[in-house]
Amino acid sequence: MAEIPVFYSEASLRHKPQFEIFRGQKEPHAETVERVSSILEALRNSGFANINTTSVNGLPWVEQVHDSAYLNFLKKNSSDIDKIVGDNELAPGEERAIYPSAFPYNSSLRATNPIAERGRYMFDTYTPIMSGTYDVALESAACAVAGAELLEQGAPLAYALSRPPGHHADKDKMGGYCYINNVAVAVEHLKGSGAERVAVFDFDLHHGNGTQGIFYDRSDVLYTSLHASPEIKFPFFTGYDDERGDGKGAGANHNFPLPEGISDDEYDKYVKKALGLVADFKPDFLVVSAGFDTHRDDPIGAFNLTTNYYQQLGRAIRDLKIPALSVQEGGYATKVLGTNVTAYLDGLLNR
Ligand code: SP5
Ligand code: ZN
Repeated sequence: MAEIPVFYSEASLRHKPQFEIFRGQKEPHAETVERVSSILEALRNSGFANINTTSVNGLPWVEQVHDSAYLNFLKKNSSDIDKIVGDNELAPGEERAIYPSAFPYNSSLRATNPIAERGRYMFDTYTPIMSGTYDVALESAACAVAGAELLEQGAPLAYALSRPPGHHADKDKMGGYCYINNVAVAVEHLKGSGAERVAVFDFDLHHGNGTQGIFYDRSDVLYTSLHASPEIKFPFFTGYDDERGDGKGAGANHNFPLPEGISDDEYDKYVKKALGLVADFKPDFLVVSAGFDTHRDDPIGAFNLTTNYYQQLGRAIRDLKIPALSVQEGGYATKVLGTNVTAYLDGLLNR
C-alpha cells in the first residue's frame, strides 16, 4: 500500500495560547492542541502508520527566511517571559502571554522601548508569545524541513503536521497564530539542495500574507493562493488579485480572492486555474499550505467546502506529478479536521 510519510513534533502539544484579543475582548483561542490530536487520531484510524517525530535542526533555514532582529525578539520574549510579565498581571488560571498594544504607523519608524518593540514585530492581537513559543515554532518548522529532505531524497509526497501554523509570518512579523513561516523555510531548504524553481499553492481560507511577502520580489518561487476576499476576512490588508509580485518577482504571485459561501464546484474552478499556473511554472517541487478552515463547519471560516472535496483536491494536486510537500496551516473545526486531512491525503495517494 502506498503511504505518505508524516512528520509531527511533541513540542506542538506544549503550545497553548489561551486568548486572542478580538475587538478589545479576550476570546478563547481557536488554534488549540486538540487540532493535533484530531489529526493524529484520524491518521491512525485511516491506517497512516508512517508517523514520525523529527530531530532535524531547521534553524539555518529559519535564519534565511526571517530577520535576525525578529528572531531575537521572539527568542528573548519566549525565554524571559517570567521576568517580562509579572504575577500581578495574571488573572487566576492565566498563563504568561505577551501581546502588543501600540503599532508603528509607518514602516520606517524605530522602536526601542520593549512595549513598542512588540508592535514592531507583531501585527495583530491574536498571536501571543508564551513561555517556550520560540522553541515550539522552531520544531514546527523542523517538521517542514524533514518533509523537504524526504522530497530531496526522491520521495513523491510528504506531510508536515506543523503546529503552530506559518503562512501569516513574514520576514520580521508574527501574526495570525503564526511565528515562523514553515512553508518558506521548506522552500529555502529545497532551493538550497539545488532546486531551480519551487511553487507554493496555498489553500488555507486566509491569505498567506507572510509567504507572499517573503517571496514577493523573487522569480524562482511562485506563490499561488485561494482565500476568502480581504474584504471579508483576515489578514484584510493583502490578498487582492492585483498583487502580482515586484521587480524580478513580477508575475510570480497570483491571488484568487473568493466570496463568502463558495461551495465545492465553484471553488474547484479556481483550483484548476491556480494549479494550471503551477504546472506552467514547471517547478522542481511543490509546497502546499494546507489549511482546512475552508470547511463548511469551521468556526472562523466563510466557505462551504465538504470533506469529500478535500479528496478531490488531493487528486488534482497528485495529477500535477510534481513532488509535493503539504504543510499543515489552519483548520479549527476539531471534530472534522482530522477527517478532512485524511481525505486530502487519500486524494494525494489516489485513494
Ligand atoms: C493559520 C490561520 O488560519 N490563521 C488564521 C488567523 C485568523 N485570525 C482571525 C481571528 C478572528 C477572531 N476570532 C473571532 C472570534 C469570534 N468569537
Ligand atoms: Zn487560515
